[in-house]
Amino acid sequence: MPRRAPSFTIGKSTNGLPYIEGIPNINENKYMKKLKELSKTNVKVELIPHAEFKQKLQLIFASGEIPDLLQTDGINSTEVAPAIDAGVLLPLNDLIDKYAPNMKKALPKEAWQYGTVSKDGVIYGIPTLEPAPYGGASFIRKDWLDKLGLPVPKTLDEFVTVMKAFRDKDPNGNGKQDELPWSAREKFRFGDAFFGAYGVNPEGWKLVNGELVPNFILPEMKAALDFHRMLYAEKLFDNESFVQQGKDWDAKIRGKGIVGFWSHSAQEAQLWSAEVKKNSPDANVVPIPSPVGPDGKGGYLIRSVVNPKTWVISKSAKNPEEIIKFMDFFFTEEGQRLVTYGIEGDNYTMENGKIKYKYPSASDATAVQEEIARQEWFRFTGPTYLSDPEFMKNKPENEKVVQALEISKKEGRVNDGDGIPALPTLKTRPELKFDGLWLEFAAKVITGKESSDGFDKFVADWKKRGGDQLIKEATQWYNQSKK
Ligand SMILES: [Ca+2]
Repeated sequence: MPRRAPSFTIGKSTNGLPYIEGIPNINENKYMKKLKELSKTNVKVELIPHAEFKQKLQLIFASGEIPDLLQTDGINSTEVAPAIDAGVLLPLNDLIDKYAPNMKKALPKEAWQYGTVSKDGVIYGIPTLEPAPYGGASFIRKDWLDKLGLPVPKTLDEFVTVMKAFRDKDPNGNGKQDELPWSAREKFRFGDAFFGAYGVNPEGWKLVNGELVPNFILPEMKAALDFHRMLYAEKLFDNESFVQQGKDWDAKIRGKGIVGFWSHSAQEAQLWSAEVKKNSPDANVVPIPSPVGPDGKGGYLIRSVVNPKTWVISKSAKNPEEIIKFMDFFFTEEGQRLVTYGIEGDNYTMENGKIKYKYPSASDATAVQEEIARQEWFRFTGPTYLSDPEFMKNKPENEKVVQALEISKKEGRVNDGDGIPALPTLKTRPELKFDGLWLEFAAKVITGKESSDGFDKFVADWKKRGGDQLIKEATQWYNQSKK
């Protein structure tokens, strides 16, 4: 006799996705039904509104009525950490060994060592994966380069030459000297291209002589600050960068079309290109390798492969092995096909053994939202569509994304502090973070109010004000989790 499909409950955020939030009953949705059919389960999802996710999790743990499978922001988050200590969540090491062969094969060893996933060697969480660990990209107005007869710059000197030409030679052709050669956002958000050239992206960490230290106190930072100071003085660096928010920055790049070089997410390469073109029809925005510094390297911080969203299983779940098998389904070919391509006959057909997928038209917002929801929300875990070369290759108007991802895969700076938890000292001394004392000092140097000669004094002062203790805590974490 065929046994009944195993049944269990799932608590999952809506992720704020319009398609998911617009479904009257998620358990009757066509993709949900297909997921149940193919995974041979009878799961029941309870949606948690994205906006109240953390509060709802606190209520769930307080009530003791924990869904069998629950999405969280990591086992070390404030909502979940007490539940680990209270012993209400299930250790997963043995279950994963036995019932998740595909997941085990696909996930790198370090994915299981993240503070969001395991504690003292005991795995409590099933991680989800970042769409692209190599996410940052550099963009340039290639039409400006072409107009000025300049090659794509690589070194810092070449960037300076190009940016000076952008400043002086009216590449947007409006007769005004209104071009901003390079623009960034407050706190150097999407603005660490030149720090990357010096290997000191401000938010990163580096292991030096057995100690984990923030990049911003490394000796290379002094030269990086001098370089930025020169860019600022020469007006090659948008002088409003220290104060501008995303929307002001956006308006300069897309709306006015006056920015020559900037950084953003590789996944949005096509979007940037299309948006700039709207107001500047001749624009050609292309992803390029990031500026390389004295060591011949550059780029943005290589991000963690693990996303903070982590699944936990309640100790009172009746069939944990079935839950693990369900999660393993997302690592199978069948599971991947469902979330990337959808339902056969509906979203795709098979022709000569190959998937023929109906890519939604970019102008059909409803269809695009549905595709996003399927590829992001219905993918409980597992490799993302960005790692499916067939999907990416055939996606219309996607060549710039593919290019940007290819470029950023080959560059970038290792962050030895990848996955670092919130350290105790930062709770009482938040000014020790990059956007506190360092940013204050950096802004003074770059805007010419202070000399970079004060760098050593800044480092000594930062250490004295709690930085030494922070390094101690960071090093301790590194030794426990990364060795
Ligand atoms: Ca101009």
